[in-house]
Amino acid sequence: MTDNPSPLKFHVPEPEVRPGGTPDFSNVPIPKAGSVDRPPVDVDPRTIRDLAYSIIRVLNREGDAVGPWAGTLTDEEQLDGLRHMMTLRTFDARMQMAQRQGKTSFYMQHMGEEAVSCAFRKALNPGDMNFPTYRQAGLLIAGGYPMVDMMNQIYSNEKDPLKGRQLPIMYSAKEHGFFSISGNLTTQYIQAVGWAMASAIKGDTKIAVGWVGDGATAESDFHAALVFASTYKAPVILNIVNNQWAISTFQGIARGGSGTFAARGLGFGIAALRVDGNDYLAVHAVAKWAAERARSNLGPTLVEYVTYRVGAHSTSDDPSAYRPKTESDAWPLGDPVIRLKNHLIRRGQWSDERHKQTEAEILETVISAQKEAESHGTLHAGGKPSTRDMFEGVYAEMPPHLRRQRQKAGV
Ligand SMILES: Cc1ncc(C[n+]2csc(CCOP(=O)(O)OP(=O)(O)O)c2C)c(N)n1
Ligand SMILES: [Mg+2]
Repeated sequence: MTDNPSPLKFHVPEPEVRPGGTPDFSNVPIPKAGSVDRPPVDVDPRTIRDLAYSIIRVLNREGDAVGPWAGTLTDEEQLDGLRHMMTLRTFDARMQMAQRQGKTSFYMQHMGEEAVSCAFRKALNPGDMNFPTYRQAGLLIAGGYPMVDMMNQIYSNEKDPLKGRQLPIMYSAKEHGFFSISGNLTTQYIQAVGWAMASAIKGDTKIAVGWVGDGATAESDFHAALVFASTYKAPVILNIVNNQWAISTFQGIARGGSGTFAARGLGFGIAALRVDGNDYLAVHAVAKWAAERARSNLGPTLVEYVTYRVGAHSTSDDPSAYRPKTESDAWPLGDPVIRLKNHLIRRGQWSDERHKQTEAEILETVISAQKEAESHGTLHAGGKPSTRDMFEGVYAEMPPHLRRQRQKAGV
């Protein structure tokens, strides 16, 4: 026993810089592109623990695709990928503006994170099911879901596929492998594991994918999902999008002492990888690897995408209150659109002129989808879902209290 015990303390992690300071990511080790091994998919997870602490990268500074994870996509597929990311960016810009114009109450952008959802989608098969958060609209764009339907949902208009029952951007498209988004963070993680187990129970071949942000890994559902995925070796991919911020809270709070988010998988014996989330080719290669494991009954894979949320958390947020304005410029992994663009130019498949021309074409397509959506109404103008719709399609059998409310409303 110590005679003079010192007073106890606990530790609150602090971000490196605050507004007004100079952004500094020198403490973020970035391995060279091509330097991380690609193990066989049937590897014993215990032998690849180092992959949870490194970063798998394919595109180098010069724009070449290098190393063992390169080569999963043809030029044609990469050009498609570039177009998807550019479309998502333009879609975001228009919808952000629509919110400022009062046409919808709320919007959330993907700026800087476009590669994660766009590239991941291309590793899936029809029938596979994502359990996304609000920051994976690229799954829909890259999967060919009509943009007009996304906008109808954002505007809660008469053509809103969800009939005004969900917050704007909380899409749901079963036939596109996009499970209804829940505003209650991380609930979708356990659902993904359960869906994967159900798929196996049915003897089906479809896999599930859970998505969570860095901040939301702090929810207990995250850990419960890992227990089930690990014990039952569920055919599931568990994605963590580490975009450095959870609204105003920096990633160090949720990460705590584990070193990386991927490393959370190690204690569960789950294969855990970290990947450059701003590298379309690396995201696709890792997604394919994880999907093959799930499809071959080799168990779950936990993947951390290292990226950066360039925009505000949502239209209700102002990041200048908690981080330096220039922080995104200092982010060492660059911009996913520019990196793939430069790679394709280097391969002689693309040019600055074609890029500009495509930007203009995409803008035109997005604007014309927007006009069509707006002809069906926006938040305060034009067509709306009927009040009756509010009561339908949620319960198989309407509970008595809702039946009473509906009678009262006379619909
Ligand atoms: C259970 C729960 N807690 C808190 C919130 C409020 N909330 C909405 S988004 C968010 C931040 C999430 O950050 P992160 O998981 O890193 O995802 P990101 O927004 O960065 O993509 C919080 C705290 C919520 N919606 N649900
Ligand atoms: Mg985050």
